[in-house]
Amino acid sequence: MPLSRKPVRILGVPMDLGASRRGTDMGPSALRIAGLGDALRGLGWEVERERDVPVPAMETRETSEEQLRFRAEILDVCRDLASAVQACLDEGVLPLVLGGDHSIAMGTVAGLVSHHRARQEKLGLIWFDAHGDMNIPDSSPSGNIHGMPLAHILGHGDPEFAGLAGDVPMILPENVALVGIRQIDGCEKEVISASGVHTFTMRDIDERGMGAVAKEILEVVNHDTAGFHLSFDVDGLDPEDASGVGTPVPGGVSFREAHLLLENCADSGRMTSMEVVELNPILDSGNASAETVKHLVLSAFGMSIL
Ligand SMILES: [Mn+2]
Repeated sequence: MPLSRKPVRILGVPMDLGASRRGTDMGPSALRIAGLGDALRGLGWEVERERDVPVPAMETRETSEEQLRFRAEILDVCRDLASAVQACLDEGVLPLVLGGDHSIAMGTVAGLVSHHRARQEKLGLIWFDAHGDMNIPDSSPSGNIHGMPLAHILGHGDPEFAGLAGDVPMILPENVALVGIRQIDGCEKEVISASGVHTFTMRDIDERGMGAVAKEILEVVNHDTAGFHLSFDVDGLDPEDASGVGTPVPGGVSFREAHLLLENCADSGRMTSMEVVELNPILDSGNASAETVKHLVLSAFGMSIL
């Protein structure tokens, strides 16, 4: 089944408040300069005029929250983003969110879930990442909120983040596929094992191949759901293929393996929305990582070789 041809609304969220390395606030610009919108139009998608969710620059703020740095600012951005994303779905438009650090996912997912809950529907979630992103404020070594979004989506941690969509959890762990992981913080291991999410580590991909793994991922996120959201952290890719990330971890998903996963996502016709996060142009060379990511997004939106 091909992807439904809804109009696409690109939402930029220029935020780096959730990370300690600066620069992910320029991620939306890098993808725009790489020509993402026009490339999607070239594939036949109707792409609206792009919009941004406003984000305060770090230099204009101070934070006294050591366990959740810039908590108030990130909560505000996530609430605004949730409204913008929910409006897309309510209007029959497919949201493509450009981050920004990964803390924005709490807002994106809250907006999606709010739309589907009103229709008694559940949502699946593919979390493509080198990391688990399942720290909670008490366990986080850094207080950086971009290490915590999946924990909050699953109902743990700070009640205001976890409650962004009203009821908790936003998504049931059995409908979550965490893929590409290879660097997990000490106390995060137990949290992930106990959480009930489906994990697809680099070892799984090495041993079984991305083709088989992609099929299992799609079974997880499509089981009894209205579709799935793809939260794509660029650091899930191997740093040799995408060096423009703040937290590179060697031994990641290759360019071809990522294409195969995203082509399978497109073929399923069940992707409700996508976000790209953690692209850091300061650490990139000549916008090459943004170009790479653009091609991967095109695969998720149905580009095929033949
Ligand atoms: Mn992440």
